[in-house]
Amino acid sequence: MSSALVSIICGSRSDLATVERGAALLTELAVAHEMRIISAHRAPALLDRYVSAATERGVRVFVCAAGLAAHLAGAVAARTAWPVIGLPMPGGSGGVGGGLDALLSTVQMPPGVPVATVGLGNARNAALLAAQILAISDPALAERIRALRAGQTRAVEDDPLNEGA
Ligand code: RP5
Repeated sequence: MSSALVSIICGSRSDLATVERGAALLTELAVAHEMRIISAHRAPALLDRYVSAATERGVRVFVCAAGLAAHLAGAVAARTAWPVIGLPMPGGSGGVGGGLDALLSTVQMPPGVPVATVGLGNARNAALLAAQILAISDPALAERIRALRAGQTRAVEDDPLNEGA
């Protein structure tokens, strides 16, 4: 695969199963991507090195999945001027409000350092948003996204319960 344009970072291996659904969508859309597991709290020096190296290599959008205190997306956004998409995770023992802790922690960034935050565990939306950002300067990718969206529309229209509607 060519050099990754999207980096998906998980705060823990326990986030992986959910996050892989986003990676699968990027594969479907033929968007070059890579995945890492780097906790902002347990491995801050590695995160620091990785964000610089990935940006150097050509990564242009970061998707960051984390639960609980969920500082990963913010920590990445502090280290790059490329878009960062936060994917708050609902899991984690000791979590509050079924993931409300992670959602608020991810979305409530201080002015000047934005994180585009998707819904709890919604890895497909995070991946799709990353692809849409790249599609601004990639007409072929924009066409693949339009086809995907058209497929979603057809699936609703063709639902047997909607016959005759
Ligand atoms: C966060 O805490 C991770 O992103 C994960 O969602 C949660 C629990 O992590 P583990 O204790 O399973 O490693 O840092």
